[in-house]
Amino acid sequence: MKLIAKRLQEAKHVVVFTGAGVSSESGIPTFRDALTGLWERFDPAQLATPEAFRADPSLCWGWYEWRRQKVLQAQPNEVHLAIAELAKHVSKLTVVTQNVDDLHERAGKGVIHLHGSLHSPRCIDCGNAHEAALPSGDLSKHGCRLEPPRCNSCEGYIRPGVVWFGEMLPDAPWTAGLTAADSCDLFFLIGTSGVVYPAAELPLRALGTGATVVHINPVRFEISSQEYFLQGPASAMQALTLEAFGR
Ligand code: BV8
Ligand code: ZN
Repeated sequence: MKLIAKRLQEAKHVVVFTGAGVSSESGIPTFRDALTGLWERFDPAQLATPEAFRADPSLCWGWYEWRRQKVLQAQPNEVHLAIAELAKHVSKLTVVTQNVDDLHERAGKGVIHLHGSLHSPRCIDCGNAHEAALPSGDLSKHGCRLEPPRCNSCEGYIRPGVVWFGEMLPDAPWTAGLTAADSCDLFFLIGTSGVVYPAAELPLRALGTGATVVHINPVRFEISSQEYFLQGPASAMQALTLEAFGR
């Protein structure tokens, strides 16, 4: 911990790369937490696909609206706040997230969203952005089927503004993520199972350019023998920030 705190004090460009584990401390289930209710028979990776939406738009849209409601009801947690605090102490901080919630932003730090956002639904046909008002009532009872809204200009279905499996990542965020990984000297990998590509390439890119990679996860697994592994919850980031900057 002391060594890493020292690296944090000396770093010129820090990248923090986050996954669902960071939002789990705000009560948002991680991507691979078992689904319940209506969706319990699905693996999330099956539902997060264009095929699932085409096959059953209401089942898919209902899942995303349930997730969007949970995010709106959640608050950024100590980890989001500690990461935002870091920006005041290091010369350059880039936060790249795989998460589709806005908890980093609400903690006060702009982020690069590799996999899009629950808050940017758009028309599946013409791409028009859509302001979707959340349905009233508690969507979290055993899940819900919700007919997706229709596009105001072409009547096409509105889809979630996320990147589904089998879809390309949007160019600009992906390029920005690669540039950050290639130009940083300290890279934190926090709360991700590291199985989804190409996002999972980022820490390896950082290692390749000689950066120090610090991996924080309660479950022990290595992405490389050269990483520093801190076994524990994402809240270790607070202790590190405190150790390095006394706040
Ligand atoms: C692509 C948005 C090029 C949606 C997500 C066949 C055809 C096409 C592509 C593929 C294919 N086979 C494989 C691929 C590649 C595929 C892929 O990687 N599949 C995996 C499953 C093998 N990737 C893609 O399809 C990508 N596109 O490759 O395009 C292409 C195109 C066409 C044809 C060929 C190639 C697009 C991937 C984007 C998918 N969208 N999200 C949505 O959210 O609904 S990804 C989804 O999983 C999540 O959003 C998240 O981003 C991602 C990873 O999840 P994690 O964040 O890691 O969360 P997870 O639950 O897994 O783990 C949580 C971790 O937290 C755990 O380690 C746990 O221990 C830890 N934890 C728990 N508590 C805490 C904690 N950590 C800290 N503190 C705690 N308290
Ligand atoms: Zn449209």
